[in-house]
Amino acid sequence: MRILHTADWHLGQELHGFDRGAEHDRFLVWLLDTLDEDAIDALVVAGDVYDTVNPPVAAQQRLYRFLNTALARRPGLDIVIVGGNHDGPSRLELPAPLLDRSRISIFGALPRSDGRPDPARTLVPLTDEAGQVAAVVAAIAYPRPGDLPVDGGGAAALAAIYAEALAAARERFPGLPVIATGHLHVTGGDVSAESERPVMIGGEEALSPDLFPEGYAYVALGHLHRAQGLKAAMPLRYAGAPFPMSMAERSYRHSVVLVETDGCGPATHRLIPVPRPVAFLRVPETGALDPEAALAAVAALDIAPPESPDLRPYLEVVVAIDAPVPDLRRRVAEALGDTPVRLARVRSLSRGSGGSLADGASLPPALDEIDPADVFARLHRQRFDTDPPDALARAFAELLADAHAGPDTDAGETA
Ligand SMILES: [Mn+2]
Repeated sequence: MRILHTADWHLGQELHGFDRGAEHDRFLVWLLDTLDEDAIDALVVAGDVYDTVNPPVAAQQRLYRFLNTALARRPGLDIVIVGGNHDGPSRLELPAPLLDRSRISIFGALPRSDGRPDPARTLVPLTDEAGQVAAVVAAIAYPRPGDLPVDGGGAAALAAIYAEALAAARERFPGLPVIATGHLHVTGGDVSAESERPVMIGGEEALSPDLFPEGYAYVALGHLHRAQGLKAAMPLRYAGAPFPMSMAERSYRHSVVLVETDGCGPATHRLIPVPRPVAFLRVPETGALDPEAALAAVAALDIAPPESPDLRPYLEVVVAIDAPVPDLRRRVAEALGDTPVRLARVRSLSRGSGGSLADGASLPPALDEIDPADVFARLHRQRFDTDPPDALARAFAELLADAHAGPDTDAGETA
């Protein structure tokens, strides 16, 4: 049984105002070829299919076209998709009635019975080449507010959901390997603060990998954008995003995971690297340059034009300054001339008074670099001379996660 695990596509994402449709198209074409070449039996997408609860039409078309082509090209393929914190559950599930339920399962949120999450309903049987059920997925979506208690018992409640799903799978499909999906932040994971919105699950930001009970053959995670495995009772991996979601992820190596199960024990897996469709450039490679040196380096860039304008490399320019430099972005753009790149970001780092750059900064940071939790902590220190107590900081983080999640699309959606 060969299962391909991927996550965090973020269809519809823009990077500093640039549309990423061409990159998503490249990735999805590559993925279709990979499903074929590696004779994949099932595709598992572990959340954040879309970037926003109300994704642009083009992003939805992209997903539907992909699903249609994948099912036509691989008549034996099963597809399991779960919602992440960026997805609107109803929006993600919207096409489900039109799809062949024996081949595609979409869980925007945890299914509920009698008002509480019902783990037994998350089970999806997967068929092998011969059409025999050969593995089971517990398709556990990102737990929405209301799925779990918020009084600190959230982690235990989620652990109970995973345990109940495993028990139900063993009862219904005895002897078959069971794979779990999850969209959450597991302790010890390497985070990318610029592109991952913090999630709060039952009052906690990161949960221990111990919450997955022994007995799962593999845990297919989404949420963290760097591809990584974590120590747990079974193989447990974040597939990672298919390409950088922010300039800070330019050094990541992106991949999907080929998971092979054979019987009930832990699955084996290997990574399949995803080709990067668009280059990410930084001037300079590391650190920062004086304004004049940065402008000269930018003017000296020698870049061959790509086959289409929406595959032009992204460029970040990092400048070290002692005082505000007016018009820096315009001057960088001028220095670039018609070099075929997309100027994503010009960052000014203040040298400050000794210490590290931007330490004791005399300049306000750029809006997208301000961490709301940090502002909250500063305000608290200013008013009360102490850091906010843990409970208050947690409450603020929860509020922030709620604000980011936006309204669910279940009822009365207008935008
Ligand atoms: Mn994500």
